[in-house]
Amino acid sequence: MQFYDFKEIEERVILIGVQTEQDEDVAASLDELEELASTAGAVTAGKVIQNREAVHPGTYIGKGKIEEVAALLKALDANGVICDDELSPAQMNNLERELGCKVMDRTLLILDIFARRATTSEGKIQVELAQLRYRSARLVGLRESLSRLGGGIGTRGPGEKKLETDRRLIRTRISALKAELAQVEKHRELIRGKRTRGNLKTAAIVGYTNAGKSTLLNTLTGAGILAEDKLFATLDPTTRVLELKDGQQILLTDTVGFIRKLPHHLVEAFKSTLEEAKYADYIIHVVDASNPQAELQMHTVYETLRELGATGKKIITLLNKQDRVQGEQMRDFRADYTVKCSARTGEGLEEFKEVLAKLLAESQVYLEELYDYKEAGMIQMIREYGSLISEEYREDGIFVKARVPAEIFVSVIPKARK
Ligand SMILES: Nc1nc2c(ncn2[C@@H]2O[C@H](COP(=O)(O)OP(=O)(O)OP(=O)(O)O)[C@@H](O)[C@H]2O)c(=O)[nH]1
Ligand SMILES: [Mg+2]
Repeated sequence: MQFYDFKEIEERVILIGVQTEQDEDVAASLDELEELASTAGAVTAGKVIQNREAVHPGTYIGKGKIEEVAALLKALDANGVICDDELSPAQMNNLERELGCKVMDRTLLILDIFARRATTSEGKIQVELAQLRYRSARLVGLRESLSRLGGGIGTRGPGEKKLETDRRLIRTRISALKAELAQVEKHRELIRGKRTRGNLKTAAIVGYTNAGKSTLLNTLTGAGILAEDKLFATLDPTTRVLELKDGQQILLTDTVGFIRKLPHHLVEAFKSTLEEAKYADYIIHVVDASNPQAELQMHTVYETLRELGATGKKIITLLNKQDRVQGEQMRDFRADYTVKCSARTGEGLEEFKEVLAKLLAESQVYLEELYDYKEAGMIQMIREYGSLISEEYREDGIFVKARVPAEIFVSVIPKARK
């Protein structure tokens, strides 16, 4: 009797990395690649690191290493390889031919994970756009590689029923997607504009993937966002109001996580999402302080922020997951404020809110004034643009304590004082 298994064929892969610099931690990078692979549904059967001056321009790794990998594929019963860097079209074709198995790279993997995670129309358009741009340069090799298993990593995506392999069709689709995206972006700008008019300050929650950004927003505001022990659980930004003391409010936006070697095409396609950080007044940088790679992750985050042009803002770094940290503490010299916390247990979050309140207060002017009853309109304005701390109805008028943005200060000074 024969059993048929209709499940997708299990992808068993060998991960390949190239060590070019002494201090580069390729082993750790491959560990992360393994996590990415498992998120995408592939099982890591083995890992290979080659020490080279530079990546081999034609085949990524050298000839001897290719033979080693080919033998490993057999020995470990693996059916694919994933390289830790983005392969050029030529490298992909050549490796594919030499190894005779499915060849993937870090970028394809990340794109695949994004493709599964995208839920909103904006997210889906962005992912499809990034995938098509990546594929259009690699039609030949990819077609071979992806058809080998008839599915799996690299073949999933929001847009297609079947893998698009015609260059001309891809170009047409890319233009259509770009036009759609432009529409969505316009909408986002509109929303952004509304927020600024409401005069609330905004803070973007950024950080390495899985650092605890969504958990933070959930704990602070009950936002109800999916927070998972998975890479790239969040793709679409969510914004919530956080109430602080004295009626102060701030808008917090949870965003897509960063990762080292974030694919160029993704950054391009996800620009409007990633730019939340660029348009925010403050940056809240969440670090998984319990991760052995925390320092490097922090560095990656700052590099990415720089690429996005999100610089020159006050930064609050949260050294998160303190419930799992023992002993030696790390520091972030680039932050204006650093707070140790646990988004899960709530530890340290009061202190964090104090810092936010302080930052907001800095950008506002404190006033204590007596308004004539006829000047209730000014108090309305304070309510709208600033934060009203208290109002007291007296015989001679309304006594108000408040904080207002410097820009409107002159407009809300009572007549009696002018
Ligand atoms: N122990 C501990 N775990 C935490 C803490 N904060 C978050 N986590 C866990 O870390 C994992 C990732 O949390 P998320 O909030 O999804 O992380 P994220 O930064 O939004 O990740 P992406 O959206 O994937 O970029 C989840 O399993 C959380 O429960 C914390 O303070 N302590
Ligand atoms: Mg998240």
